[in-house]
Amino acid sequence: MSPAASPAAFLQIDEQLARAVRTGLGSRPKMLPPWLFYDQAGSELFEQITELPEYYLTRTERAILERRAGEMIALAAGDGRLRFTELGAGSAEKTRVLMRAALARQNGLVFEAVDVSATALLAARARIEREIPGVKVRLLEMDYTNGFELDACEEGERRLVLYIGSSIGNFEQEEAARILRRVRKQLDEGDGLLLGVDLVKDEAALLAAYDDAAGVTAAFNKNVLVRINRELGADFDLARFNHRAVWNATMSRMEMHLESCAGQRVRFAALDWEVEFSAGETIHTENSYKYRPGDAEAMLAEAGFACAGTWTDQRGWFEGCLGRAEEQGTGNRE
Ligand code: AVI
Repeated sequence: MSPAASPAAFLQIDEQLARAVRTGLGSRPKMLPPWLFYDQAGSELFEQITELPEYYLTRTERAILERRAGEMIALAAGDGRLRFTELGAGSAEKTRVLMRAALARQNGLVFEAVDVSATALLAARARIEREIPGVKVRLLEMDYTNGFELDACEEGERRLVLYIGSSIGNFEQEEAARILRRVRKQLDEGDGLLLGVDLVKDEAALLAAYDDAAGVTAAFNKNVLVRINRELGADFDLARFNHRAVWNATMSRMEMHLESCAGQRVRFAALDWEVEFSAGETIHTENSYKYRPGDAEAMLAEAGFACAGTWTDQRGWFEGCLGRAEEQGTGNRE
């Protein structure tokens, strides 16, 4: 078939996505990177997940912030003014609690929202500026996992980086450490990093959170296949893959997989490629690491932060840890 006649010719291929799919589905076991979840439909499904009764993470972290925001902000600010920078800001829903606490101490607040999704950023800015007078939102549309540079703060201002929602848990240990070191490089001594991490808890609660009764998490997981069908002209039949959530105690992580119900072959027109699946074979789509008390402090220390405070909820299900940037050595770590 000539390129002009090929269905693939009508697709504007995202090379990064094509590479990720080829590498991930060409490997054993098969896997796909979790950033593929977050197209517009996936970002909307994730927002729905955060409101599910089983998905305790968002609700628990918000409750910690509501009770302890004043203390967190006072510790982070010292006798200065704060500027917020949120990594993976999304809708920045929980961040408003911290904004209000900061505005109780200072006039005006600059909020730098970092996210890959321009749609999410624009919606967050419109809502925040409408609802919280005094906040000036700056949008930084970028993938912070590839490194980033921030403008210097103004005289008398301290930066507080917010890395909440246990987003760090979606990265392998080495990658997580690299992200935190990159954040530290952008900060001055005395600036802060508030890290939110999900803690290990009973298996039933974890499994329910990643396999909810309404099937929203299943739709979120399968949306990866919808996206690949659309963007690479693939022919995944969604009815022939099942959502699986698994607690891997050895690795201390929740895993999401898509399990093939039968032996089948999937074609990727844009790649002129086919992949075989055997019955029961899975595509590993996400890890969500769960931590133990003390882990967040250790990760922060390794990246050059001293722990200034740790907060948890009554059940000990989620933890927020504030790191203060320490004087930087002369090492040349990334
Ligand atoms: C964004 N991230 C912290 C979520 C998590 O819990 O790992 C993504 C998610 N995956 C399934 N449900 C929510």
